[in-house]
Amino acid sequence: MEETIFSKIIRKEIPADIVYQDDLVTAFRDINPQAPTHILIIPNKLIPTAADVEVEDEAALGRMFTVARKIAEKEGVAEDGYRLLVNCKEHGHQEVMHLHMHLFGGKPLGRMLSA
Ligand code: DGP
Repeated sequence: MEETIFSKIIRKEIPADIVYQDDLVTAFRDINPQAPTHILIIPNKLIPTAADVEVEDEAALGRMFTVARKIAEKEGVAEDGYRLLVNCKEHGHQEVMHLHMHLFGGKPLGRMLSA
């Protein structure tokens, strides 16, 4: 499996607005925000897509949710609510093949799907 730009962000080889990092996950602001708060939470290990997760990844995947909760609180979006979204492969419109959870918040986000 090939590394993406997200591995370089994890290793701080290219700039990104990293809001959280630990031994399992990294979170940083999306370069093209779709909401007032738009943060990507990713496993440090390269898992290309949601279709590639294994039992051994459960600690990192669980950490992504607890980190999302903490970031939502810090960003001030926890009370009004927010959206966590994982796109998977072509029909899911996944562009970067390193599993990532989007955290959107800061405004009413509308229905889940536009079509
Ligand atoms: P997705 O369609 O789910 O694969 O979303 C990929 C997201 O990644 C998209 O919202 C833009 C963001 N993104 C792509 N390249 C970079 C980058 O180099 N830096 C940052 N911060 N975000 C990026």
